[in-house]
Amino acid sequence: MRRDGGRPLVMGVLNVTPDSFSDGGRFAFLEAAVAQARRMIEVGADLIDIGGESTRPGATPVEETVELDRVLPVIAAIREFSDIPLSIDTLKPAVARAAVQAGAWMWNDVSGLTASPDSLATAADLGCPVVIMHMQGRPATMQDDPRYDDPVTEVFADLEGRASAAIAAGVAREKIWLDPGIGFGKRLEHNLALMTALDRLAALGFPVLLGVSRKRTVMAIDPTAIDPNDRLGGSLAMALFGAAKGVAAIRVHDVRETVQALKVWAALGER
Ligand code: HH2
Repeated sequence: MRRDGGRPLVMGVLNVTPDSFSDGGRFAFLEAAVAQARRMIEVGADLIDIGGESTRPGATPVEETVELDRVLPVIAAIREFSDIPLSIDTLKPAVARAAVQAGAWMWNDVSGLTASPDSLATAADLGCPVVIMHMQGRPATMQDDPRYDDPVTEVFADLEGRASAAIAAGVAREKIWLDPGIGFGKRLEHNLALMTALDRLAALGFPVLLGVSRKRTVMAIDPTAIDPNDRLGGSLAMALFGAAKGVAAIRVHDVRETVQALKVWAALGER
């Protein structure tokens, strides 16, 4: 699951939500999303994660039809010029199904297939790779008061339980990826403990996806990084730390910088 020099894959983030592109009408929105995908492919993205519903802390859910309207044209447009693997970042089984039918390769579910009673059966039926991420609570309120006695034990046990449930529902074991869900219902100390234990998560035998790019965890360590655009240094530090711990892929906004950092890291590791 890892590539040249043993470095993790880089998954570029393509958020197709109204706040992610300046509004200039439907076509301009689609054009901007596709242009961003092209740039990410040019600078070395291995996969692209497309999301039509924000899952940031405090984000409110969107209707299924709205989400479909946002993501399907983008998938179709990218498929016209590139065969790069696409993942669909959604909580909704119907959106995952339509996206896979339109050409997406992977379902990235930040609820770990718990958001809908149909999630497990849909994942089994689609037969595509699926990311099971850990989240305590739901995006609207998850950062209000997250609590754990032992975050590493609890999060890993939850992920193993979700993986077992998926396998019992008919998802092939080799299609399952795990993600500790950095920032999803977690305080700084929880996130740091999980980062430190990533090698133990990887040792469970599933590819691990890590999403740390521009997250508030960086601001919790560097309080001057209020603007997400000012969190590149911290994001790269966490990406390299994750690489050293054996993660299979890293979900990032800054594709060029992350690919470069990982290439240099891998070259140094070969000496
Ligand atoms: N983080 C975000 C969204 N999706 N998926 C996985 N598997 N892992 C993550 O860590 C993850 C994710 C949130 O990141 P961001 O892109 O900043 O916000 P959003 O996509 O909700 O707008």
